[in-house]
Amino acid sequence: METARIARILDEMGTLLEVRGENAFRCRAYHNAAQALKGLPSDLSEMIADGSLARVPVIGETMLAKITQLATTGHLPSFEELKKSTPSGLVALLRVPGLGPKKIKTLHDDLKIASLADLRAAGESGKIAAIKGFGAKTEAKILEGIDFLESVGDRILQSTARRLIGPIFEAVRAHPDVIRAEVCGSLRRRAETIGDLDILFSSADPASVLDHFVRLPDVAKVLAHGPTKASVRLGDGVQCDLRGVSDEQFPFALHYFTGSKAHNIEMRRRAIERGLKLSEYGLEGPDGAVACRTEEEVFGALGLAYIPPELREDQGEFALAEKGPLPRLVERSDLVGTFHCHTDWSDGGATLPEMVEAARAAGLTYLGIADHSKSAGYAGGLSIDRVRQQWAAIDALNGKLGKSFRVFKGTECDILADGSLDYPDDLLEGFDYVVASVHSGFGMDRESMTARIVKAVRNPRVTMLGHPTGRLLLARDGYPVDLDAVIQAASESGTMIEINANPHRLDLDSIHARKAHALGISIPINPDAHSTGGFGDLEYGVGVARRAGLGPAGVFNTSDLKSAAESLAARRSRGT
Ligand code: DGT
Ligand code: CA
Ligand code: CA
Ligand code: ZN
Repeated sequence: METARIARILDEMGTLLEVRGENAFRCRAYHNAAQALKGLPSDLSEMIADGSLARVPVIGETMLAKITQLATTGHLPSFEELKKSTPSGLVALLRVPGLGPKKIKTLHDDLKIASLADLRAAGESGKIAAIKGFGAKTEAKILEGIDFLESVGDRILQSTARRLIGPIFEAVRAHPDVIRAEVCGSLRRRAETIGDLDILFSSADPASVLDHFVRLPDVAKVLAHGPTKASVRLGDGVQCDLRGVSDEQFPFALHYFTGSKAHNIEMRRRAIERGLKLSEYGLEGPDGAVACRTEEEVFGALGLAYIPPELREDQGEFALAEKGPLPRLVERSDLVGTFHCHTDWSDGGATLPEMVEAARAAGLTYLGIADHSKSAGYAGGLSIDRVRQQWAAIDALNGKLGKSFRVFKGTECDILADGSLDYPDDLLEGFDYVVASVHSGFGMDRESMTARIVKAVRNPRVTMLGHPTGRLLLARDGYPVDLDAVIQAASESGTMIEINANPHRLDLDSIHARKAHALGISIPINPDAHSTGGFGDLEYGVGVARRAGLGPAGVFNTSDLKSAAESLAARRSRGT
């Protein structure tokens, strides 16, 4: 059995044990082992054979035996029994915001709740409030959580989609009969969340490629399988659509299956206006088919410049493309530094030097460290003394790094309930920059929350606002806030607003980033990295910026080290 599949089983085992109320230590052992398998330095069967798997710290003796059994036989009876005896709806309850394994076990033991439907019925009849330790407030929260889950449906994060599509897409592309292949749909448009995965390829013999595709190891279930298209369910339950066309049809199909639907409808309307008929297979004119080799040529045939996939939402892209080539959008390679990163001084997993190393490996020339401030006790917020110690550590490190790389001293400073900041002014003045973020008091009403954030944004010591809405995609709505008022205040006071690039956040979103940019606000793309791997998330922030129509000049961390340092210094003197 493949390593990825074994890791999935261990993860699922951990989750099943959680909802069964097993002790947390035992559950975590499975999740940790799964995590370790995903990052193995070499082949799993080799590592079992030469004994090196036994030396991976989180893999104990029992775990080693289970992994070995899965790798050699493809079965793990204890897992299969557990899965059979656990109601499948119980695991779904884990996704309800605010509902952890402990509460789920109580709900199951006391009220026999084993599905979302059971949970809703119990909540609506007031039975949850009556359980000891729950109460009316918890019951209301749970009901809200179910509403939220139903509103997001089965969508997944872009990061999950990318991970899932990787091996399948590579397998299709590597197939000897495939000429061109491309990821389509919402993932190509870099939408915030993804419904299903779409892959398009061209071939002289699409049917044989599809036969190959439905037999791939990642495919758990074939939903439909014809000569030109197939739909399958992957191991994780996510659907993937694959379509094959001739190479002549490819540019038209690529455009069609990239969408969005709204964009496609407008394209088709424009074709009709010109006496043409556009479909996923081609462009028909009065004198026969109009051949196009590329998407550029498809747009060109309708009198339009090329529109990048991120802009294809029928949100003004046609008016731009009528006028001529679109301005270049920002790319990952334009980013030369970044702000808002955490280290193990607060809740990050890596040391300061390790983060610097990773930032350099990611092609950056400066790194802003912004650990949590003192009130953020849950996240290891820094006392004033610790801040001063960290400054000394950064000075020492900068001394060693020389001119080619610089660490900026920053803080992710909590915005307190009254809109003031979590450190005194004299300390704030010692930082190179200040990210101000809300991490507490999410329950405020919209008016108070807006006043709170506007006050922070107007504070001359604040360089940039962090994750402005606090949302967690597919998990939690943001706090109520009048974001337009915040953006207006930021533009008046020259405060930046970040695009937080963490794929769970993407906050600002593209719609508000576009508004902020229009008002002249400088926008940094920040990974909010909590480990060395976090820099990879910059790519998701670039996606948001591109969807907002931002070019390199609109993004603050495309400025080179010297101008970034000058700009930060100028902003600091604004406050004195
Ligand atoms: P998703 O999967 O919900 O994240 O969003 P998409 O955009 O990937 O949607 P999907 O997978 O249903 O379809 C892929 C593309 O195919 C879609 O973006 C546009 C095109 N398409 C699908 N259905 C229609 C339709 O009824 N009319 C038009 N014009 N295009 C469609
Ligand atoms: Ca899709
Ligand atoms: Ca689809
Ligand atoms: Zn934060």
